[in-house]
Amino acid sequence: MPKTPEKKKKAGSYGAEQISVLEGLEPVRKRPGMYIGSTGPDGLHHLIWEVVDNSFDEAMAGHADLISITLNKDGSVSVIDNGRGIPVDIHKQQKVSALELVMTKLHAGGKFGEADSGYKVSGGLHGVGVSVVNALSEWTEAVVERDGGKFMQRYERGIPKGKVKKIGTSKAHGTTITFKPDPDIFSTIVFDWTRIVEHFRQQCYLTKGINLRAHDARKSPIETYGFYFEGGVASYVRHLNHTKHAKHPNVFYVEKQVDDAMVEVGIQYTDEYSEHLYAFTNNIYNPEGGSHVMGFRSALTRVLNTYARSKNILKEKDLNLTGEDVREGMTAVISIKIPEPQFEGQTKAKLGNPEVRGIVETVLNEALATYLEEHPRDAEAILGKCILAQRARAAARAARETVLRKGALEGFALPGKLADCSSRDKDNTELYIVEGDSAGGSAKQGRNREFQAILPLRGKILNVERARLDRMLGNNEIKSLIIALGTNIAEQFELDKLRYRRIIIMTDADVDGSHIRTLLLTLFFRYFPEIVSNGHLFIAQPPLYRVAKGKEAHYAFSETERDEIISKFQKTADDKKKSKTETKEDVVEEQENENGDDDVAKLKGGINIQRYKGLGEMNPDQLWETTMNPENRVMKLVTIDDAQIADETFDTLMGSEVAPRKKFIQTHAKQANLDV
Ligand code: 0RA
Repeated sequence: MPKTPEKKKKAGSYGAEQISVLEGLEPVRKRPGMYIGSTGPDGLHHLIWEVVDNSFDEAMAGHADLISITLNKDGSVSVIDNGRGIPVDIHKQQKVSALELVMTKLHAGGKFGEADSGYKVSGGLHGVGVSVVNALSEWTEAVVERDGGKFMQRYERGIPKGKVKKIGTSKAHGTTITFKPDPDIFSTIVFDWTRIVEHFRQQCYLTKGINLRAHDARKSPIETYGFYFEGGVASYVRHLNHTKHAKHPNVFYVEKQVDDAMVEVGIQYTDEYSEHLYAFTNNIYNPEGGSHVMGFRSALTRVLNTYARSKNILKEKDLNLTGEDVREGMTAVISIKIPEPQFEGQTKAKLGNPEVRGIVETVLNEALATYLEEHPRDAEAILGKCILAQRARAAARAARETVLRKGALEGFALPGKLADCSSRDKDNTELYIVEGDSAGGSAKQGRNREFQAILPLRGKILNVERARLDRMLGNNEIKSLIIALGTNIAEQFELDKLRYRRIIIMTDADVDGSHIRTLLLTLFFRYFPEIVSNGHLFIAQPPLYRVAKGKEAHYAFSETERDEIISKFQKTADDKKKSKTETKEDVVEEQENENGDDDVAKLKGGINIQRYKGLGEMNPDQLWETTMNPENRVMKLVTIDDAQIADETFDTLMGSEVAPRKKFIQTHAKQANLDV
């Protein structure tokens, strides 16, 4: 959205004269994408943001505190504010009402760079103006209350239908814009309520004291959301942390005006390892940060170190806390409002203005130091967290240096519990990772020791999601696995050193087994992705049932397969007897009645069904025959996608966010078994 720089004006009062006129709306209808990004759902919603931005500007300039948005039944949207109202007096040169200019001319409206017009910290910076919305609407109606009167003008596809009319008197002031998106322009004109509510929730956190209501009048009864956040970004930080465990009760908060710039910062630490930092300029999110984030970072590191030294939390011999140390587990929101932001990149991802760095740094230096002095318990919790991070990082470094030093893991003897194979032909050998010692025993006896190696893992291996490399390497199960693989890990990883052609995960077909499988998949996905992407990782598929009659036995890998085998047995029995017996349904039902939770069921006609709950229940021969013998076995090749899905499942189940976990458990409650 190109914007022409405009002359600064000395205006005291603000009327039609201050509105500079650029051009008509034809280009907007010709190339809508240039102005609102797209004509899909994003562009459609942009219309609302655009109109509401103008109301937010009024609020930020201190003239409005109430905004209401209504999705009307007829597909139109009404945006109402109690600001000053768009001026309606007649522009001397243009000889039309200022309202008409604002609504029908591109860039009309003296909102940009007006250092002393009352729009000092105006947003409106992403605003291409309400005229663009007008151009792209089937119809628009603007109603203005100001100067004791109520005025209105209607437009169709951006063209005024008559002049601005006075339709009554009013003691109030404010603007109401109602528009119906043009179906000739947009691929869809249906608004997404959830998206709208979430957008405004965020905008309201960034504009404290504003009272915003959103109504969905397409529904009956009408659905309404109200947002009012007195705490500004402090409320935002609290909201971001509400699913996490906060380390201290009081959110740090500062709001300060320095020259033309308004700085607002909120900080609270949680017990997480990652950093959550959200930076905004004039309510626009800057995912890549910029000068405000740089100022924030240097102040944070400096103030925390100074405080820790002064309170002897960091002793003379101790190293300073690094930027990483002080940001671990931190949730922070930085919101700045400046008259002329310069962004880098088309999407305003990064703030450029160099002067902002010093401003944010100065504001935070002072306010954070004061906060720490005034909240010693919070300070203690924060510094405790930072020092823990520092120590863990030092330990991780030491672990890397000793354990990962070139060759360190290679020099280790193969773990004692690994039953290695005799062949050293890397193109044919296999490593079975088996859950538990009893299954490990069966596998060791059943395998072909020429080319199959068995590594039993005891219990649940470490939760790799939360663990750092140093702790992982301290875990014996994982160390054994890495040594058995032969590849080393992290910077020292070498795929060529892999000691086996196939790595096969063999776990029980129950919930625990699937959990361990998920853990292992996560470990491979995070630390050995090349093993996965090069097609070396497999999941063994042990049978779930053994169905036998007399000397004949078959294995079933699913319930359907089991029932098919039963039917076959019965059919041959029927054929022999030449008489009719039970139907398949009868058989299965009977099995369930008789069987309950037991492992063995005997059906009429001498059919035996054994259900395998664990690998350990199979004797070595059966395990070989069904699961390990390359001639018969079925294995699943693990792809990076599978591993990633496991990883995400894992995050949801193990990460510390409570809400997503609850949701996952609720939505998947019926599938107790994780299918990964
Ligand atoms: C131009 C000048 C003035 C206010 C506005 C536009 C204005 C635009 C919109 C759009 C939605 N709500 C709005 N509220 C105000 C300044 C008017 C003055 O100085 O009185």
